[in-house]
Amino acid sequence: MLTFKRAAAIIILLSMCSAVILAWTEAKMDKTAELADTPLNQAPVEPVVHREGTDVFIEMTAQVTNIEISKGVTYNAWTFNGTVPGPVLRVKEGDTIHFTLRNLDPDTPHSMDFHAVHASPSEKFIDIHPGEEGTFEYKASTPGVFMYHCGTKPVLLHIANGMYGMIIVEPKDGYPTDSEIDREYTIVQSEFYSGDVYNSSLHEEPAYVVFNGNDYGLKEHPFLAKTGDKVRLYINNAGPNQVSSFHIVGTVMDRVYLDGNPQNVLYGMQTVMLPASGGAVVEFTVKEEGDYPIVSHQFKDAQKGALAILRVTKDGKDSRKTE
Ligand SMILES: [Cu+2]
Repeated sequence: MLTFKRAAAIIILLSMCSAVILAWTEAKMDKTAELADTPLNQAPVEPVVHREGTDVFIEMTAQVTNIEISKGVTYNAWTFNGTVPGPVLRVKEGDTIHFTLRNLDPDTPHSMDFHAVHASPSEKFIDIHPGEEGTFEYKASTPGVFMYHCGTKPVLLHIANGMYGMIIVEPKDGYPTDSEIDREYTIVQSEFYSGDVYNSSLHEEPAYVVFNGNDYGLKEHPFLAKTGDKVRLYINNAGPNQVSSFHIVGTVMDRVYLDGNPQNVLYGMQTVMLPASGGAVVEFTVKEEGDYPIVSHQFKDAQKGALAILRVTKDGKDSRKTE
């Protein structure tokens, strides 16, 4: 028979169990809510590039990854391969590109628009849906420094969120100045917007204008050269909205190849204007030791982050600390 004492013990035990179950369920619900609130942050995936003769096979990902655009400022970016800008690609004039895009973003279609190729956009720059992949083929028949970007609608939002990068198509006979170049670097200028990114990129000024994805990297870790070096920069302005007035303080550009085409040569330039998507190869000589700021001469943009340092020393090594 169930005694009063035993019944009381069972009731106490049951109520303890239900309290435990309730606590466990609440904890689980809290965790689920927390996961739902945590933006997706996919680890960067290395691009795969390999060459067979003049066929270049490139595999890239579209993915959502946190990046630090300013010290302590994280942007939940839409990216190629988990970095902004995406990886710098290099092919040669005359190559055939076999390009595969894997879309790891579970929510949004993405695509790839290479400015370096002649291809039907409605066939070869098409949306790849979440979890899917697509492979496309095109010739790189024009040498230069080109932008690539996601072309999925609204393009403004996909570029503003970080989906762009640089592809260099090396001229088949090189640049006439190749043998003079001691060092080369790449710079991609771009913008970041705050709040509702679509509306702010549509109507407002950018919160940050940056070189190579953030406002601090190229100040803390300057490009290096030694006195007398001839330096070549491959530059591109990803926008999406600003023009770049590209300038190097303390030198004059010996040569500029607009859009990186060896036939588009200019001499003795102080500033190169890069329209949104535009590129160039710029070459200059550094004759004296010191820190040479590289800026967009639209100084409100330099103030917002579009500033790098080229540190010139006797031996080309970084012998000083950055402020
Ligand atoms: Cu996209």
